[in-house]
Amino acid sequence: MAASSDRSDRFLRACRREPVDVTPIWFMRQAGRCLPEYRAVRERHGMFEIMANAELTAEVTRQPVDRLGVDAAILFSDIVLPLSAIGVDVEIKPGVGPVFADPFRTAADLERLRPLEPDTDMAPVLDAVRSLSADLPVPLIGFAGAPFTVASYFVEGGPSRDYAKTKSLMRAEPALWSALLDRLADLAIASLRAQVGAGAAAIQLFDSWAGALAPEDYRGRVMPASARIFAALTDLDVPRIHFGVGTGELLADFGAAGADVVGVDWRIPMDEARRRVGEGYALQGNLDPALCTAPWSVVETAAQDVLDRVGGAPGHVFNLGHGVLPETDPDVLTQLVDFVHANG
Ligand code: 1CP
Repeated sequence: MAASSDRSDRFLRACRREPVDVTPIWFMRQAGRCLPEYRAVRERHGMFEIMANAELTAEVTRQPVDRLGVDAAILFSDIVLPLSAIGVDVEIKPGVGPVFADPFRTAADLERLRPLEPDTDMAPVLDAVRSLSADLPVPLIGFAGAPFTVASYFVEGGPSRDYAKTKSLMRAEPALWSALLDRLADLAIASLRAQVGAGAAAIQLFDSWAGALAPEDYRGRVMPASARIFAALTDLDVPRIHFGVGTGELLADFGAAGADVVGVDWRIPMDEARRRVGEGYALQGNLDPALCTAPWSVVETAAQDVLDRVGGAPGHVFNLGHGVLPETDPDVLTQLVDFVHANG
């Protein structure tokens, strides 16, 4: 492995499948969740209050970089922020997630989705991106929710188990469904382009719940809107990561949608993920986040298994298969970062 990379660029190099000194690692939901210094901020400020304040956003984004030694930062924000920024009434309820006062139901609701003007609608977020990308020792990842996952909250009104209303709208009113996904794709494109313009060095599209879809529905009714987002970012020349949970049957599509890096959850081992995704993409993943609550020997064995299945092939960004669980001991995450750097 080339020794020419270091903490400042090993994440970007791995995304581009270039040689790295050691395997880079970061954690989904590393900002927030398990860190006591995050909880201290949250005791004093609400989620949208943090997102409306560039200093607080920057502080919370930086916390895991300083404490855990990860190789990338992810902007502290939420996938519903662009909707909130254009005036859609959404709250983030503690212990629940995003909740919409008036869920999306009919064609008249499309009128509520005006175009996003990032410079005015998300000025504090972009100020935070500018200051973070100037100051951080590691690259900053910008992100957006993919149209399906954002639509699932907007149509259901909040988190859901079965996505009944969403899937029903998708099949019963295909024209309205594709109009909704198109508007949500436009919001994601505007937000992501602005984040990169302000200094984000990579982007991740979270289609967290796409794994709930039958592959045929994903390909025909969802993937085109996500693919349009990736295509609209090509000229920016930043790595594009595409992540979802339970997407074992969709992994090849997640690459083909236009990503450079495919996120893998813990249900598919990395060697099998490589077979499914094919060559030409980097992979990100895939330690089961639940195992990070077990004694260190369990974490170590599982992390070594992830590394063994990748087998030192270029193009691996170590991560969990989904976000850090709130009950995780942050010291285990620090130990995991050190382990991956020493063994990966
Ligand atoms: O302080 C709190 O209230 C904690 C909960 C919390 C946090 C820390 C929410 C509510 N959002 C966030 C921040 C957040 N959300 C980040 C910050 C950066 C980081 O990763 O550290 C990111 C990337 C998100 C993105 C997000 N929000 C996703 C996609 C990522 C994923 O984990 O799949 C999703 C699905 C959401 C919706 C959401 N927001 C919050 C919750 C609890 C949820 C999930 C609710 C559900 O289960 O449906």
